[in-house]
Amino acid sequence: MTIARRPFLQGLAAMALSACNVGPIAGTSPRAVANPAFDAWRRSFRPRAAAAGISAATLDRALGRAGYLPEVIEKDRNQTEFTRSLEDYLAIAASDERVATGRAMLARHARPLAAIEARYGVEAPVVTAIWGLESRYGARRGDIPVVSALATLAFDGRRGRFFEGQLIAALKILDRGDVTSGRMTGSWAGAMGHTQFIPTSYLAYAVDFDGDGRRDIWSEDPTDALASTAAYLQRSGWRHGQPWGTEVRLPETLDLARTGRGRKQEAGAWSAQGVTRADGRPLPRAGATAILAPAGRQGPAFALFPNFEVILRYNNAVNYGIGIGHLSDRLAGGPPLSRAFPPDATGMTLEDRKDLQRRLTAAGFDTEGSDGVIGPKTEDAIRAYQARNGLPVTGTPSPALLARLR
Ligand SMILES: [Ca+2]
Repeated sequence: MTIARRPFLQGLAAMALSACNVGPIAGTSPRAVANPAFDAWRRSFRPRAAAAGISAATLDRALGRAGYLPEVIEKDRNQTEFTRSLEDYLAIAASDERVATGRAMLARHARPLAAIEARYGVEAPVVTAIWGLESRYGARRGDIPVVSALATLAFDGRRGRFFEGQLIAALKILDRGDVTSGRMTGSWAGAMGHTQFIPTSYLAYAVDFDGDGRRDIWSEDPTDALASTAAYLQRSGWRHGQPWGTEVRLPETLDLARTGRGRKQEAGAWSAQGVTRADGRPLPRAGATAILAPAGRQGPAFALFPNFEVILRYNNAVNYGIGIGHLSDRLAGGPPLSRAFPPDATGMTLEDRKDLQRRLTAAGFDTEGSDGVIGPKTEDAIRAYQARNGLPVTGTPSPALLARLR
């Protein structure tokens, strides 16, 4: 969703990615603690919510029982601003596991997904890819009480206006009876259900696709959530039958200064300059086309079509857009990227980093997986290995370290 609608998702996704999960935080629900200042804020907020049309019954039931959640403030304060490289992002977003699970989910939910595609014109693999990145296909929908989380953030005030607006939207949802406050759970920032809608997006786009009278994005059955996501993309301008983008091969003669998201040309103009699909076939003619080479000439490059911009309406981050696009291609049976990324700043390739993780783990320094993405657990394992072996303790991967482990 757009930055304006969902300003924290990018940070959320980055945070979750750092723990090798794309989706809301997991674990135990945060505990509410007594806070007289919060109680006073809640009393002062009540007339504003009533003026926005929220019923007294909902205010009694939901707002009256909302608690102050200090852990939510902690999450808000600790949002990391750094963004992962596209290589790391794709290693997690389109991991073998996420591709395999997604293909199984496509098969298991084939009937509702086909009906959703017929109604909204958004291809099943695209909807499924969003489901996969937002909540690991429903496995991590978030278990934090949304009214308490949003009330805590609105009270805290760092982005009080935004969160108060989301809180009022959440109370409107309860007022309409789509869900009870007990079942209205989500991420610490109020993103809810299988595809992590914030309350204002829910009010604008959620649909009751299974026809039971409730727009239920929280239930085990993902049908309403997936249809709501397709409705969001449709209303954002999705073009059925058109690709989001494609990996391309760039000729040596192409001036990279002429690439970038803002420099769009018709596919024919790029073809005339020698740009082809990665497999050598001509570029599809899908309208205004940008070429992006995020890792320069040595890494994979992409042609991005108008549907790519629609994905960014869901979450305005280029890595997210390419992640969704590439994962959807993989779910539809497509191959991995044809071109590897060049070695990183430490001089290591993704395969080197996976090998390093496997060898550290085998040597008794557990990196908890070997996805090739260097996160806190791998850094801890490197530090422990270095300390045990009398090396300078840096926690940084290097070709020399890998050579030593080999
Ligand atoms: Ca329903």
